[in-house]
Amino acid sequence: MKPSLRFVLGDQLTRGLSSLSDIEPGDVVLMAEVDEEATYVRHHQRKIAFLFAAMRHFAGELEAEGVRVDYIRLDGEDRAASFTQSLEMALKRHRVARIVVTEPSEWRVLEMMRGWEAAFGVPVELRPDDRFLCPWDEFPDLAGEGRTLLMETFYRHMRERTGFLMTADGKPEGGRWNFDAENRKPLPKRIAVPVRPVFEPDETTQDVLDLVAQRFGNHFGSLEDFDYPVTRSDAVRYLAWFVDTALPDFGTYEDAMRQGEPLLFHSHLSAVMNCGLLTPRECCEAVEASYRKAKAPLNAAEGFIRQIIGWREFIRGVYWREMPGYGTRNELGAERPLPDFFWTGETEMNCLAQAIGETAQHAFAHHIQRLMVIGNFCLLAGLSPSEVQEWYLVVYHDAYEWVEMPNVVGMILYADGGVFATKPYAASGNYINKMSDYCGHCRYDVKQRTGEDACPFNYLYWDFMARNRERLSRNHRMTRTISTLDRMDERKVAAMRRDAADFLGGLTSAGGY
Ligand code: FAD
Ligand code: DLZ
Ligand code: SF4
Repeated sequence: MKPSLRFVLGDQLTRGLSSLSDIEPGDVVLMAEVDEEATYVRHHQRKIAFLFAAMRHFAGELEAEGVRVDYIRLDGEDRAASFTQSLEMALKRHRVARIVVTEPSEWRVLEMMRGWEAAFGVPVELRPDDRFLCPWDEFPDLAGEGRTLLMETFYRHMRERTGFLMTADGKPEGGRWNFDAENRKPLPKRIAVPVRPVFEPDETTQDVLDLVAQRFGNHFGSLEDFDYPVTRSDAVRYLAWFVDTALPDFGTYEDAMRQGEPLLFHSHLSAVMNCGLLTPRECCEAVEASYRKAKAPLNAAEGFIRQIIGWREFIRGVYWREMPGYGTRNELGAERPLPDFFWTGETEMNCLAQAIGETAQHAFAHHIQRLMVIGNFCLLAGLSPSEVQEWYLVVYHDAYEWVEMPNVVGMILYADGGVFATKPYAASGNYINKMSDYCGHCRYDVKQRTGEDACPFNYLYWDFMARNRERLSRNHRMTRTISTLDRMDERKVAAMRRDAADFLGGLTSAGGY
């Protein structure tokens, strides 16, 4: 039988991937570093380096196993501009009976793949991506078909389906599905934050860092002190470190923020999971085992597992349910261009300067920074959903459209009109002050609502409510906020709206990085 060509994408670096499961001697695995993927948006330098390093190591491990790998390098003699071109090149080198691929994580690439059979005259076998725990076509049944999809409903089905944190008689461990109420504590002053293991770049990673510096050195962000795990074995070691060290406090301080601490007790597992070095199932298994051995409390284990089998799977389901077209939704008619400080970090708003500065340095910010600082600002300031989406896709090394888009369009901007968020996640400076120490280092006063020194989140919050009053007053979950607005002294509202207009009018936007 003629061999198969198995095309493995950069976010499919899993040995048990469906397209590799029945690999035979003589088959060829194709992997390609391509310009189009690195530049269709100008990804953060660290993100490209992370992914290329992980790809090269994965290819090396397959070769060490005796698998034939055709690896197209961006700095090689034979270069490919796109996935399609790399396939065309590979098909000239190898006579194959079929092309085997695992379904891609993005609509854009699925469209590309759908054209390959006709373009090359070779059968293309598209296999499901069973690293996800919920096949995307089963998602609507599990999430319900009501007007608003509910993560909590979906999550309970997923607990039952996977058996994670379930008792022998089919009940949720601890008698409750959700321990979120215990997971909203600000950080005590004296608590020590765990020190992360460092993964020094080896020769392969150093080559990639040099390549990225040379080819993409003008993209956003820094490559300095690159120390992320880029191999399967380092990722496994890193997961063990997280479970032993940070997990016990993960739940309690999940919503906290602290100046100069980009990670706190978060797992920092999203990037290794999204590119395939670890599977979501094995991460949940490690966390559950720690709980069963009484090393991690239930609020931590449940909180973590909910993020993975709940939020992560749910977000992916929303993406495939709503695509194509989801990215163009703009329910609130937000049109303001992205301010320049998103690229420079130069703003006097300390919380934003910290979160954006850490993003530039690490290609990472934790969830509450993404949601309640940066995301909240994007919502209140009425920034254009397409510009915000592009920014989030560029700057985080865990960002792929399937996960970035619903988080931006649905979770932070309410641009989909409530596919899964029951109301916009809007907050004033008070929330940021309660959950962080940022305000103590800020030139603005979080207690003031108007005037030169007032925290911009405060007047932007009320300006957002006033600007969208009509739309929001139809949402019963906004009734209290809208009636507070209606009861406010008109002069006070007018002053806040003037301050908001001055502030927003003073933002500069040169049009991207
Ligand atoms: P932890 O806090 O340790 O959480 C554990 C895991 O839960 C994460 O690794 C992640 O896999 C999963 N998870 C938690 N929340 C979500 C969520 N809302 N959606 C999907 N998975 C979730 N995550 C990405 O992986 N890629 C993105 O491009 C991305 N973009 C985001 C954009 C916005 C506007 C927001 C609000 C969130 C976004 N997230 C994204 C979700 C979340 O912020 C990151 O997964 C998390 O910060 C990664 O850090 P961690 O691994 O330390 O997470
Ligand atoms: C994000 C990314 C980048 C920057 N470069 C590549 C690449 O050169 N080759 C590759 O196979 N994948 C890359 N990726 C990840 C892809 O964009 C990702 O696999 C698809 O978006 C999935 O649909
Ligand atoms: Fe952010 Fe306002 Fe606090 Fe400054 S005062 S850090 S702008 S919330």
